[in-house]
Amino acid sequence: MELDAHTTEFLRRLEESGRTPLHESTPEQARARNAALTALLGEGPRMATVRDTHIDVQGGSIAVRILRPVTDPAGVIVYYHGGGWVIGDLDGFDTLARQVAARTGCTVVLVDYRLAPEYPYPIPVEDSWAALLWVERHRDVLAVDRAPLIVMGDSAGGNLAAVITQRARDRGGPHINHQVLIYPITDADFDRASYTAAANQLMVDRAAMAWFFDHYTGDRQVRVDPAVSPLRAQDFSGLPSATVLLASHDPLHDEGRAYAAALAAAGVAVRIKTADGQMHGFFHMVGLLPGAQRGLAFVTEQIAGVVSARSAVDAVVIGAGFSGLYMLERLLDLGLRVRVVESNDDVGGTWYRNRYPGARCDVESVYYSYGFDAELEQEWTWTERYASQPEIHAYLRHVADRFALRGHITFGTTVTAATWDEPSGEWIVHCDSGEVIRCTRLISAAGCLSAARIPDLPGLDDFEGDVVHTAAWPAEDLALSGRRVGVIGTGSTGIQIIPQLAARAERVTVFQRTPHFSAPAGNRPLAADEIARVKREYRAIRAKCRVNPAGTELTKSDTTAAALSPAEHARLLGQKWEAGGPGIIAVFADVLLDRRANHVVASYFRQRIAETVTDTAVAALLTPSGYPIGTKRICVDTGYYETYNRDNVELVSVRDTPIERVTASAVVVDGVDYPVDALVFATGFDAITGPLNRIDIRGRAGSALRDEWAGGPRAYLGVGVAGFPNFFMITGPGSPSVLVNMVTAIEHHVEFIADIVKYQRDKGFRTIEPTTGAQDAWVERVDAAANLTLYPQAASWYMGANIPGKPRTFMPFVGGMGVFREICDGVVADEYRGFIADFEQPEEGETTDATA
Ligand code: N01
Repeated sequence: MELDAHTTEFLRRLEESGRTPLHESTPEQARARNAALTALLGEGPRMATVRDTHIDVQGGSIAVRILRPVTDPAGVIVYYHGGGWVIGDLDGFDTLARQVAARTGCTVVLVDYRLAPEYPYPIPVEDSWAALLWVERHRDVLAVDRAPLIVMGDSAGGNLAAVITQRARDRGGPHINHQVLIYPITDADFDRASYTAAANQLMVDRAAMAWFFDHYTGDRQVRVDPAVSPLRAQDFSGLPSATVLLASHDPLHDEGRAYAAALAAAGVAVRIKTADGQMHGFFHMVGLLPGAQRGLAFVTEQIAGVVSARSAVDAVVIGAGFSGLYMLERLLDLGLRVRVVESNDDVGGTWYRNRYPGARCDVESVYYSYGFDAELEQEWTWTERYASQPEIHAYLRHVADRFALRGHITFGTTVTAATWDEPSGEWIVHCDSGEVIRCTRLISAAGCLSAARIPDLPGLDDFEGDVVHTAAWPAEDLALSGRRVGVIGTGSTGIQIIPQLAARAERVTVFQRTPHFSAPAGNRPLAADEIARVKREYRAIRAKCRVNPAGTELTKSDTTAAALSPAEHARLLGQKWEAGGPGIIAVFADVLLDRRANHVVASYFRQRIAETVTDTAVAALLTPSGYPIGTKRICVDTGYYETYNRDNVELVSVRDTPIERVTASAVVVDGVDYPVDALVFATGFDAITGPLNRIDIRGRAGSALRDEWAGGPRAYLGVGVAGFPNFFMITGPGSPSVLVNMVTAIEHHVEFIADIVKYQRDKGFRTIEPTTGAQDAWVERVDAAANLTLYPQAASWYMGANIPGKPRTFMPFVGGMGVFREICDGVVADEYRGFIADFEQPEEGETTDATA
């Protein structure tokens, strides 16, 4: 692995500035140079309070800096800075300490132990120990009464952290919950391979290390004492769990690895990572070297895992799909303590569960991906125009790892209920695991299409074969070879899976209630030059996605069908059909507004079906009628209609004669038995409101969201509900959500929520929620906008029509992404017009970001 390009550039500039090697400098010169570096590090995140104080140590006093995060501290981290025991001070590590505090929600106590050569070994060790004892004695003042205690340090500070941790074990306390060692000095052996490797002689080289040791302790006998070389300890058992972060280009790499191995061999839980392409010292250069941010993310994720055992947090996010992951990242950035609760055992949400054969997105991959991080979009390369489920899932896994999010997620756990507790101003969240979590904010990232539904068919329980919903596809796949498979449902999912099943199963019987309109997907591999173009222009592309109606780069036609001749209609439709994808529905400006324009497009589709399907009776059954095209979501396919030309595929219409019942081995329609070995339900979802109604959410005065929504969902901007304080939904009812590129919609809502949370915190508002008036007006507007279109004319899942008993109301906002964003921006500009907030009293004596 090459040295990181940013580091190379940093070192080049350092060389240019004509620096003297460390080992040819005096300690004073080295310290002065270090102060100059500190000036480049920038400011860290805002803290609730920053306080310097002095503590007594043997023969004098030392300073400690207490950095308290903006949330109630979840733990306390005693941080020993690096600098070879010779250099380093509080200011030099202030930025890093703030980052650690913000990302972990822990108070950080930075220790200014006295430095060698003026104060050689054992003084730094004794000062460090005194600081630890001071923290333990002052837990109440630090507001970390029973919170976890973590020791952390880098380089010589890592050495001190390791030494102190061993001493705490040997002396029976204080009880340390976790140790974090960043490229620690663990041994005075200068001859390990990583010490002598030429590639590692960078900012800190072998000569510099010898110089540090000479100042710390000239006595070679002392150097092998475990209090100087903790790797030489006889016993590593009984030490707290450890996080070890090393750098690939570091003389100290091998001894750090050896220390981690010694801990692990003694049964200590160790998470170790080597930061590729990084040099010794990279970690504290946050703001200067991007690698430091990644190292920080890894370390803080581990710490968050240690402190998350506590049950009270600032926010619970339900779901770890596209929306939950980004919400988590934004809230962590704000310094909040967050728990994400996810039913599945991995991230991905919809893109984890819908792993049926042929599952693929119908929005182009370069749009259907996060735009919030310019580096992320450069490092990830999509392989196809439309990404497959495995690729999208891999992408989301990458995002979770890259931003170190997993440590904040509780997997395999479902939120069953959440109740607003007025006296404490908290949500009490109940999980199916029995755990109860208290939090000040509850955020649903439960998705729009996650409540899968299997219709209540008589006799289904008697069926002896496999029963599978496409949104709960077995991880080990479904055995298909040599089997007769029945498929119920011919929406987007059915249309994707049926050709795949037909290719693998002996026989496929499709039970179709409503034929859908489907256009060819036109999927293909992405060429290298296309990828290069996209990567070059990604920022501009994302900017367009944010304001265009569909949340992609593509704009709608501004020509109505009426303005064009039939020949023009045919030409444009032919072009769109050949190009592939759902964009054909926007071929004219008025397809979803004008019946005649709609008819032109629908007729074109019908003609293409008639041309493709050889059996005219089957073609007739597959031809949609009775609802305008596009009012049920347009489908895209790869060889769907052609599949009905195969001998092993049979189409059974259940429109006029619904499925009578299921027997042990067959589906019965109109008195005829259709034998099947497996039944695949592609029967869709209780969309948009279903995922929320499955949870018993109770707001003020115990009112249930389900009851509030009994006549149809009522929400303001799809994000909040009157009477449900500090409750937010990502892409809830009344937002563009499923009508646009979901990822654009998600990013917008996540950012809106993060901003409102920040606003609330900055203003000291205890609660915030929509007013009933603003909510009523918005619901009316969503309804009125839908009624201007043809959408309400279909019995679609947008209308709730697929769920027996569900109120019929058009749930998404039809105005498009750009218009919705403008409306939301206006709400923010008017200081959150339509929201009502409630003050909280600041704690007495609390100061803001005061450095005393
Ligand atoms: O679900 P659906 P889906 N007897 O509700 C039928 C997204 N998505 O999973 O139309 C017989 O559309 C039902 O019939 P009918 C996309 O947003 C995207 O396919 O109600 N049939 C219908 O045919 C999509 O719109 C992608 O009369 C019964 C089918 O089941 C959304 O997810 C891929 C029945 C359900 O179709 C949902 O799509 C997949 C019964 N009792 C999904 N009950 C892409 O990105 C229901 N049906 C490409």
